[in-house]
This record gives sequence, C-alpha cells and structure tokens, in this order.
Amino acid sequence: MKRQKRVLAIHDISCFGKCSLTVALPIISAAGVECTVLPTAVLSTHTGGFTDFTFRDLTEDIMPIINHWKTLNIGYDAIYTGYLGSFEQIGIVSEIFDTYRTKDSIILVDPVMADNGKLYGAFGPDFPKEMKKLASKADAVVPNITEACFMLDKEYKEGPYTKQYIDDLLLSLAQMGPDKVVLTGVSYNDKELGAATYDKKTNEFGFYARNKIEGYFHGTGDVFGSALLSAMIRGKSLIESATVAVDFTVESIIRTYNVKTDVRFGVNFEEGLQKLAEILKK
Ligand code: PXL
Repeated sequence: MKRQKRVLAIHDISCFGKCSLTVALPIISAAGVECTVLPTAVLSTHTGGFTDFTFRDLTEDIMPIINHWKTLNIGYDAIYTGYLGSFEQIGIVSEIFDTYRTKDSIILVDPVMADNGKLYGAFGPDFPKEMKKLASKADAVVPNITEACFMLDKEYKEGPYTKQYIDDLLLSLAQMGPDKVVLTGVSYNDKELGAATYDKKTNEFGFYARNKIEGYFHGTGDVFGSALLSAMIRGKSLIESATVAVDFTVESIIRTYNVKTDVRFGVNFEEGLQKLAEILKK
C-alpha cells in the first residue's frame, strides 16, 4: 500500500470569496491528498473588487507553528505557496523550503502578486524582486503573464501573443531555477485561452486551451494551481496536469457564467470536484 501523499499549502484565508486556502484545501483533498495549511493572513474577503475588508497579518505566527511541527517529525511530498501576507514572509517561506525539501518533493510557487499588467494594491514595488528569489528556489512555478513579466523585468503585453513572446517567457522562467514552468492566461488568437508549459528536464513545450469566456473571474488562479498540483502529485506529466487544471478551471467558470453570479464571489468549482477526483484516480 502506498502512503497517502501530504501537501503543505501556504496561502491566506480569505474568509469569503473562494480563493487561496478556501479552494486549495477542498481541491487537494478531493484528489485524495492530505492538505496541511499554513495561513499567511486572514481577510474577511479577498482584495479583488471588495472595499473595507479586514486584514490580519499572521507573519508572527508562522515560525512558532513550524517550530511546533518540528517536534512532530512531519514531512511533506509537496509545498504549494500562493498569496503571502507580508514582504517579510517571503524570506520565512524560503526557510521553510530549506527545512522540508527532499529529493522527491515538489515545491510549487504561485507568485501571486499581480494581474492585467498591475501589481495588487497590497504589494510595494520591491515585492516582485523578492518573489523572484522565492520562485527561483521552486521546482515548479505557475505565474500569470503579468507576474512572469514583473519577475523577469520584461514588458507586459496584452494577448493574443506570438509563440516567440511566450516561449521566451517560459525559457526565462526556467532559467531562474525551476525545472517546470506553467504560464497561465496564454492566448494565440482571440477565441481561446489556456496554459503554456515548459519542462526543462525533457526540453518539452506544451500548450492547452479552451474557448475563452468573457469576463474576469476571481480566484481562478488558485483553482488552477490547486488542480495542477493535485494532478502533478498524482503522477501526471506537466502537460497532462496543466490540461486537467485548464479543464477544471474552465468548467468552474462556465457554471458560474451561466448563472451570472457576482464575479467577485468566486467560481463554482465545488460541483466539479467529483469529476476531478475520478480523473485523478485513473
Ligand atoms: O487569488 C489570489 C488572491 C489570494 N488572496 C487574496 C487576494 C487574491 C487576489 O486578489 O486578494 C487576499
């Protein structure tokens, strides 16, 4: 019998709005994988389109939590990081990588900090350089195009993209350190949107897209990243994992689009969990 896999998910808890830990936990669990959580901050909602949200920074709690775990002899098959609560947390999370990394573990960094060409309001101009250091230590990274450009100091462009622009971003991200790169929000025409992948070990490029759905849906980066990691842990290749994650995310968006809920409230991923679990069992 194989031991159950265990992930450490390091993101905030946005109490309402379906992103970060409130999506990582159910999605990773549905994949049959244990999900330990390390909350970086607690907010009443995510910061995308809401005003007056509460924000409690948990930077001071992180090391005491880790120090307790050190007495318990716990190991992780993967670490998955997302929205961090402070600049200082980047260095702390980097130390956590050093503590738990093994030769078989997967460290996946989603450098959550920006979208549509702009840095999120909570982060200062020095944040991307520090996030780049963390992403460089990862085995795999999953930025959107804005985040990739911020880390690489390259010009952000709006889609549709040329193959040359995307391949340059993929190779430059791999050159920073990670063996596996998944770039989200990639379109080569007006109709389709998907993810591009590059695996440095096999030198393979991949791309998978579905028809674009008009609108901006919050939390989809975290839905995508959680499904991607789940598939990777269940032994799928990088392009297979990205394909599973694109399908899961797009189907969640379609359910939401069809009933016209407030896009700030997140997407209906829950009704796709059973199908995801079945796909990942194969
Ligand atoms: O989905 C990314 C995310 C996570 N956590 C918080 C956010 C966002 C995006 O805006 O605001 C608090």
